[in-house]
Amino acid sequence: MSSHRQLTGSVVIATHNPGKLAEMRELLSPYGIAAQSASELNLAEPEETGTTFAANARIKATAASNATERAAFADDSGLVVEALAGEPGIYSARWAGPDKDFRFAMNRIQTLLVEKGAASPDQRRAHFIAALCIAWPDGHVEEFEGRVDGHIVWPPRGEAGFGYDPLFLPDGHERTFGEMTALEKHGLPPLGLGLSHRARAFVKLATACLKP
Ligand code: ITT
Repeated sequence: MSSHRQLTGSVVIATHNPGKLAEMRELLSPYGIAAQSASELNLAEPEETGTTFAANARIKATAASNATERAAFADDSGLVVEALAGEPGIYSARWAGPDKDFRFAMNRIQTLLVEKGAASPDQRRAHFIAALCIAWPDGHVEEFEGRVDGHIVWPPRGEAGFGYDPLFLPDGHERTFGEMTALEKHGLPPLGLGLSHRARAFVKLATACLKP
């Protein structure tokens, strides 16, 4: 018997990021869980004061669960560039500024890598991390993390996905996340590879907390 709490019925998806929301809905859809987003429910965005992805995911899930008295599902994620001492990391959204301009954020990463003389794929190693948290109104939380390794390419390639996707080439692949279909980037087996950080974290979550 699993000691993890099962998620049944419905959940609030505690994100205001439309790209993430689409992926989280797609990941949940085979499990028959009805999902409403924080934006649809007009929930306020809590301040992300944590120093780790997991801490920020928990802040978002707990805030949405407390506000709605329902189970809430949050993702905190970002791109960790090794040559930049892990930046932008938990500040990945903030690097795009108030206008959420990811061209600007991608340019900043490239500029900093050029300043460091990082030209080869080896010098441009990076990974995406996703921390997922489900929080219930009684304070119970379930937490899972996923990671995908690769490197930063320049110029950005592809229009699919969101955020830093056009910059990221996952190991073992020839197309960036920005050039992949949704199924390739985050589709789950047997149809997809479960490639992305979010898909990898979700597989752990589904194994623990969802019935097929
Ligand atoms: P919420 O907090 O409302 O969920 P956010 O965009 O502020 O939305 P984060 O604080 O977790 O979310 O920031 C994560 C940023 O990292 C996100 O804005 C993207 O730019 C980037 N990111 C995360 N996952 C990504 C992915 O799969 N592809 C591309 N970029 C991603």
